[in-house]
Amino acid sequence: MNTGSFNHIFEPLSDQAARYSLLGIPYDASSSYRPGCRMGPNAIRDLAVSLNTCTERGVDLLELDAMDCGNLNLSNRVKHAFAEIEAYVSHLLELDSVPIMLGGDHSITMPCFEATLKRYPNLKLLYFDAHPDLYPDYDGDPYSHACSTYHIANLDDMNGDRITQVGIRASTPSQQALAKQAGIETIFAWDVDGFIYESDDPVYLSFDIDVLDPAHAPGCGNPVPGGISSRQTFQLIQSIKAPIVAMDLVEVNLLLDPHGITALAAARVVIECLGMIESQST
Ligand SMILES: [Mn+2]
Repeated sequence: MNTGSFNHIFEPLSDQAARYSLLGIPYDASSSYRPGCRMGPNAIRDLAVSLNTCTERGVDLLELDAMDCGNLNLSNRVKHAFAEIEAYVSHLLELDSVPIMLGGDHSITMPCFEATLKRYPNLKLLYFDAHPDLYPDYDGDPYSHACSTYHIANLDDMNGDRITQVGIRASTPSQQALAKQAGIETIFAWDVDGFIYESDDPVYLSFDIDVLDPAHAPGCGNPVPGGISSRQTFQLIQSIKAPIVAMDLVEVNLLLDPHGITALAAARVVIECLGMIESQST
């Protein structure tokens, strides 16, 4: 039985639509190196119980109109799984809910973003990650988690100049050239201090936990040294001035996270994001 989660910030699934909908997407078949983040959604929920319901700056989320939809039961064929993900996210958006997806690997951002773009045609993408994920394919796989941004930037109704990437530090020269050519804004890991993201247009926020330094989030498939701290992460989130209409938190790998450090950081990121979104929508 689903008894709600995040210390009851998210109430159990019911027939009533909620302003915020948590959705676990336990899919990691598009991981390029070490799968295991299919266990991310439950790991994050488990660790969230150790935190209280307030953001750092004192927004109490307990009274939030929020519901936990549980985890999707997905096909193990990528095209089918993506179609199932897109359909469910579209359903939540039609209910005027803000979907909060827990991954899963970063490939899930492709169907989640596509669903959101159909609902909000002038949608922008704010992408926290160590990696730009700008490979057209990775080892022949266009659905790899290393290809999400490339795919999104090339959607018919999308444009690279509506994408901002933050915390990048694992970009090849060809990926940097591609980002520049596509008009993608890149805030490298060494330049994040003082960066404030602002938009009047609706924004999809995608948060790969590997944007944090491996010391702060070791439990992910492709960690990259030289990342940002938890402290810098929360400052960046708290400074966002934009209407966030959907978000995901991806790449938490329970198998590589023996002390729960990464899942705990992820739970805190979700709480801080909720507080940031809520304080701008009231
Ligand atoms: Mn990444």
